[in-house]
Amino acid sequence: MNKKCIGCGSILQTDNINKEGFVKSSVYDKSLYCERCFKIKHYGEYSVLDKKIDTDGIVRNINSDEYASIAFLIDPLNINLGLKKYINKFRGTKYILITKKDILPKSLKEKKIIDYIRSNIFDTDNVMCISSVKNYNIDAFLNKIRKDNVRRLYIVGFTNSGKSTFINHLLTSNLKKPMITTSSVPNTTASYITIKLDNKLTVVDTPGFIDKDAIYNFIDYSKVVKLYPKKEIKVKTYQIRKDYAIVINDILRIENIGDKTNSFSFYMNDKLRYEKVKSKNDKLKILPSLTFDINEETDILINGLGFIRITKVGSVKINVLDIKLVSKRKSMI
Ligand SMILES: Nc1nc2c(ncn2[C@@H]2O[C@H](COP(=O)(O)OP(=O)(O)OP(=O)(O)O)[C@@H](O)[C@H]2O)c(=O)[nH]1
Ligand SMILES: [Mg+2]
Repeated sequence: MNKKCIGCGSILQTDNINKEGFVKSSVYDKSLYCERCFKIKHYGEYSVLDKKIDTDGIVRNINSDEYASIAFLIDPLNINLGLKKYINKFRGTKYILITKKDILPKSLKEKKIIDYIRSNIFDTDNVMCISSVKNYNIDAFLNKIRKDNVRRLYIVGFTNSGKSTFINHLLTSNLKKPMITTSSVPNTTASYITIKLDNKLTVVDTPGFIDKDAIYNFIDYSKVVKLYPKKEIKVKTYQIRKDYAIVINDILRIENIGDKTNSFSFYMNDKLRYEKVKSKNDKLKILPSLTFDINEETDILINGLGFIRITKVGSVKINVLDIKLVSKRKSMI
């Protein structure tokens, strides 16, 4: 039987260094991990797997398993209407887990998130906020699926939503070794990783879906790892007068082009560089732009980065690396 990397699920091979699962032939026999996983684990080196993830193939596989239940993991800074289509592809019982609760500011209440998901994305009682890092709500979730007699739980969702970290946490709580490779660049898990947690429950890690309109497609991977918040976000709120703008790193410029002062609150990494500039300052004006009329409390989402809450009626102009990154929703808060 082919030997698999226990970190990413790839079949180990010694032929092609640029393909998934590569290990040097001299170490093949004793290797548990492929070279990429070994480097991520030991040196934090970020190399990105060059593999197209076949979303429909994953869905087909899982849907053909009559014992399949699904935990669909969602990054709390990336809750967008596009998720609906993906969740609905799966047949089995579905649990929706909003991950990384620990990075959310206290002002973003769990109930608001759950209500938003239920009203706009997928209506079920099985929605929970969790944190694998802070061990929040994980036992409650496990109790629920055991009560529901779940036998095989597939952990699915977009890349970086925290699937492998979640399974590692389950392993640790079951006194097993947390062996799956995790990282903040996309495409970390390459194939299925099946883990029998105990006699009753098997969990399966899966490769994350890739969103072609997310920021990691428009920015160098060495920079991607610095964009995402690691700790609880301290929301930055600015009162922005007409003809003023906020510029964030070399990614985003948002300008108040309405008549009145407006309030912009940034639910994204507060360690990025935020700069207030006047309209005539040309910073990032070279980037593609779009404008939004704001008629009610609105969140402007920057896919993969977070969102900006705008509280007053008015208009804003956004310059951004690519306009496909931007969408809006009625404010979640
Ligand atoms: N703060 C915080 N970070 C988390 C949590 N769970 C995961 N992360 C981080 O999110 C990033 C992605 O985690 P992974 O577990 O590799 O995500 P994944 O969904 O398995 O990604 P793919 O394998 O690419 O599909 C890593 O940097 C993790 O450390 C959490 O509960 N809190
Ligand atoms: Mg993973």
